[in-house]
Amino acid sequence: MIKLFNRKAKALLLSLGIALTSTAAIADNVKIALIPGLTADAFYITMRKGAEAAAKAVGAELIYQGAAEWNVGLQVPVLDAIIARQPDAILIAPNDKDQLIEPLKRAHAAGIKIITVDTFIGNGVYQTGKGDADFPMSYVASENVLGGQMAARALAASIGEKGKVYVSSLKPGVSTLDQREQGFREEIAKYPNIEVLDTQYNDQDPNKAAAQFQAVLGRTPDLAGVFGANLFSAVGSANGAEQAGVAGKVKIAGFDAPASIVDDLKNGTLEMTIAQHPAEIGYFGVMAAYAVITGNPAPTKIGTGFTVMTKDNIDDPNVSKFLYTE
Ligand code: T6T
Repeated sequence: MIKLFNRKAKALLLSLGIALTSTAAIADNVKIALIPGLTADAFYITMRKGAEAAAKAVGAELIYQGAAEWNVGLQVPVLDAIIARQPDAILIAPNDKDQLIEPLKRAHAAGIKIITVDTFIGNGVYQTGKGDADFPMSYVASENVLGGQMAARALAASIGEKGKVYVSSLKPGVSTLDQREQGFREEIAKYPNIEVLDTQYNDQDPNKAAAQFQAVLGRTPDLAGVFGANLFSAVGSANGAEQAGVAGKVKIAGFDAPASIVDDLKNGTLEMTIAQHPAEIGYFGVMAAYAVITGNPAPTKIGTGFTVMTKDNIDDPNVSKFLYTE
């Protein structure tokens, strides 16, 4: 049945380059699923809110289901359960860029439109007619290489452009983290007096990130800085610095913005953090899904913004509004 389309939602779609070309483009009973990287993460909780707002605007049903850990072995059964519910589209943050290709092919073969949000499969370039991972319709995410470059510049400035640093990350094969590290390393290579030590992978466990901080500090007493490349890496490294009594001395540039980050910024444990805009990712992910479900074109790549947070700007409501919600 054809129905009137929310004017605000239509204007937003147009600003994104998504044009609903005919009245036949409006559909009832649209079912869209969102599978986060994991459930217990303020980043995805905030993404879900944006997705729900968009689903409400277009009158679609949003199903939200995920695993409690960042683990391919747990995400794939969630995906299979969602496929069995036959949604029109699945938005998913794949836990691994290679290992989710085959499972997602099953969804694609079942006629479900796939959009990846936050993380990608393959190389994240879709609808090219090339490769076996180009079937998703769109990729909606932050510009993660750029985020890594921004963190590198901030960390370099805070350590006087010299000294030893390392990257605290989730695990190899996660597109977002790999890209942030790539951007960080490319940019930091421009500072000849900065040495980058081995990356520490924490499996999305802040306690592990804290323990790794202390272990690296133990063998590198002149450690100057850390790039905590996502929420658990940043928070865990900050905790590690506090436990070791070097908060503010070893500089930490973080990524992501849970509410707890405010204290870390204000007391100097964290120099800065790069807040992503997960609500935008969820919102535009649903809008892109709605467009393709209704036979309309959507961009194959939608990039969302960042807000850099420091102790000097975190009380500004235009900045703090990008703190994630729980
Ligand atoms: O940094 C986000 C997300 O972008 C990344 O893909 C995985 O980690 C987070 O969810 C934060 O925990």
